[in-house]
Amino acid sequence: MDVIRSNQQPAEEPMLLPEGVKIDGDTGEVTPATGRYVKHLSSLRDLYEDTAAFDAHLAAHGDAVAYEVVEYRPEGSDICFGTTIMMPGKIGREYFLTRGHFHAKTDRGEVYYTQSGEGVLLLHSRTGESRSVSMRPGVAAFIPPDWAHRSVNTGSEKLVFVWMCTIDAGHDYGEVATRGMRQLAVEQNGSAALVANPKYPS
Ligand code: M6P
Ligand code: ZN
Repeated sequence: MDVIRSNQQPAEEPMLLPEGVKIDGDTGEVTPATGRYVKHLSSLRDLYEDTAAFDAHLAAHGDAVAYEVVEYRPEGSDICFGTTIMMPGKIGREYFLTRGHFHAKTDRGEVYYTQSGEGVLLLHSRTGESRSVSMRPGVAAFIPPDWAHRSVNTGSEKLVFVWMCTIDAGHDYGEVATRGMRQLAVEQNGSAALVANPKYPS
């Protein structure tokens, strides 16, 4: 006969507790944060169209931080958020950018809510459509599932935005790293413009 003992019940997950998280819209600091990382320019070389301009920029200005990501990712939660802080600058005609990615889980979207600075969010679908959303304070950009997305700082100050997504969305960098984005954000006659990426495979 089976003996049922109450101390053999599976342990319950600890209950998640509510918390107020302070986000500084100018610096992008998140308090408390659960993690952070920085991306230096040198790790982004292959993303820019003009590698000669890239090498000249690094030789002249050194390997500066291009952007930083600060996270609030509570263990056991289904959602997470954080900030991205992008420095201003250009490589040749192309403004500083993030790597860009699809989500590993193709049914997961994301929201970017710009706090300060100005930029543009470049997006493309797997079926050939391109879109962009202006990033300026007060604008929340809706990123639907299975759209590649890359942020570009087109201003002269830091671009700071809050991102929010499901914790299991994941990053799929492969296709954007290989093919690039369909559009580039470049300076043209003193202002930001979007142009077709001449290297994007047709
Ligand atoms: C946003 C979020 C992060 C992402 C970051 C940088 O903050 O989408 O998940 O990591 O941008 O973008 P990437 O990872 O493409 O360099
Ligand atoms: Zn994303």
